Parts: sequence; C-alpha cells; structure tokens
Amino acid sequence: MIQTVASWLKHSASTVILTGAGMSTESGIPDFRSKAGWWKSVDPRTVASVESLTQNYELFREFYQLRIKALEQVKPHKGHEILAEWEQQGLVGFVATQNVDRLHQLAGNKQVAELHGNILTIRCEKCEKPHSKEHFMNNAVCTYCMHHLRPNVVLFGESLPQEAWNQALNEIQQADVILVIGTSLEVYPVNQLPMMAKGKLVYINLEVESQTQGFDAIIQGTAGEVLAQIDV
Ligand code: BV8
Repeated sequence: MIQTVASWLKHSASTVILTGAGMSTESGIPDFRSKAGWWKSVDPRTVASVESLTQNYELFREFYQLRIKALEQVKPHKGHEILAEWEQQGLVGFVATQNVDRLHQLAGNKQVAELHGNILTIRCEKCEKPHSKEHFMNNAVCTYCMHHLRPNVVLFGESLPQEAWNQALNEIQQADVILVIGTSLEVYPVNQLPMMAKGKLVYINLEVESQTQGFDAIIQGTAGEVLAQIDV
C-alpha cells in the first residue's frame, strides 16, 4: 500500500495534507483523544471552550500557559521535515492543520492553513489588541483595557477562521491526492473535509477504527515512520 501511495504522489499534480494532533506526538506534544491525550485528564469544556473563557478564566489561562511553555522545548520531527521537503520539491502544494503548535511552519512549510488557530499569538478577548506571549505568561491583563488575554486559538463553540477554512476547502476539493495524517476526525467541521475530496484519500494514523469510511488507502502507523517509507 505504501508504494501505491508513493506512485499516486509522484503522478499527482496537486497533493494536499490534512493533519491533526497525532502529527505532533513524535515531537513530544500529547494529542487529545488517545490514551495519553489531553482530554483523558482534562475536560475540554472547562479549558478549551468559549464558556471556559468567562466561567473559569484561571483554569483556561493555566491550560494554555502550560502548553505554550511546553512548546519552548519542542521541535519538528522527521515527519514534519519530510512534508516540508515535499513542498520544496513541488510534491505537496498545501497543508491544512488542526494543530496550534506551528511545527509545520517551523519545519519549513510555507503553504499552511491553521484551521484551529495557534497558541503562540495572543489577543485581548475584549478589544482584540495583540499582546506578546511573554505578557500572557506573566498572568498579565490587557495593557489597553485590562480585560482577559487569550491565545488566537479556535475554542469549542467558536467558528473557524473563514479564510483558512475556505482555502483548505478549495485546496482539498481540487487535490488529486489528500493525505490525512494523525487525526481522529472527531471534531466538526474539519471532519467534514475528507468527504468533500474528489481525489485519492489516504489515511495515516496510529488507530484506524471507524473514521476511515470512503478512504482509498489506510496505513496504520506513526506519521514519521510511514512518511519516511513513502519513497518519492
Ligand atoms: C464550531 C482548541 C460552529 C484548540 C479544539 C456535538 C456533535 C458534533 C459536533 C459538536 C457537538 N457539539 C458541539 C459540536 C461542534 C464542536 C465539535 O466538533 N465537538 C466535538 C468534539 C463533539 N466543534 C466546534 O465547536 C468547532 N466550532 O463548530 O463552530 C459555530 C458556527 C457559528 C458560530 C459559532 C460556532 C470548533 C472546533 C475547534 C475546537 N478546538 N481545540 C487547542 O487548544 O488545541 S479541538 C481539538 O481537537 C484540537 O484543536 C485538535 O487538533 C482537534 C482535533 O483533534 P485531533 O487533531 O484529531 O486529535 P485527536 O487526539 O482527536 O486524534 C489524534 C489521532 O492521532 C488519534 O487517532 C491517534 O491515534 C493518532 N496518533 C497519535 N500519535 C500518532 C498518531 N497517528 C500517527 N502518528 C502518531 N505518532
């Protein structure tokens, strides 16, 4: 199956990548829903929802401060580097990611849409003025209106950034090959994107249970190892 996918890639005029948190676990960042995932120890409604911003801001801020701090020790792994090389070689045209860690960009990918935003840039929840991540890490409030600060991440109950969504939708609808890597496809509306694809759909994931309806190829394994085996 891996060599079939390699030949699809080599003959594809437009390949798009869709990634989730499983793309970053080999860099040491927990995912959300597998056994070592964030949501096994933290209720997402209390820390990653619109309500959590107002109802328990301290818990919200601690959750994101912890994740921002952890990113300081983290770097892209070989899977990220391969996707960046493939963009340079013209094999990959676009990466749509649910990840908020900016590791695809750090590895060198330029064409990246952050469907769930990122946690490295900060704004005031009320006046929306930008602030530094250092300011947010020091438990500070907005320097203009004294309200709460938050990362530019899409929380549960918030809509996705329109431009990123439209770009990802357009690219996936036009693509000949779509590699879906490291995502449980449990989160709406990103989980709707694969079914809007017209090209060859490839699922690369550690767990391959129910969410693989309609895929042309399913490869069980870790992103870094599987990508390294695809000989293009
Ligand atoms: C919206 C915050 C509308 C950012 C995140 C009831 C039913 C259905 C839907 C809903 C519902 N109630 C509410 C909804 C909508 C809701 C939703 O989908 N909820 C679900 C979970 C029930 N969605 C929303 O609220 C979205 N907004 O719908 O807006 C709207 C319209 C108008 C006006 C207002 C609102 C917003 C969704 C974004 C939410 N933000 N997080 C952050 O802090 O990160 S979601 C969170 O899940 C992360 O962003 C994450 O990226 C995302 C998706 O998860 P995955 O990336 O897939 O990660 P997961 O752990 O699930 O899976 C990883 C996989 O990788 C696993 O299978 C694992 O086996 C595998 N893996 C692990 N390691 C590896 C690996 N594979 C390969 N190699 C490895 N090494």
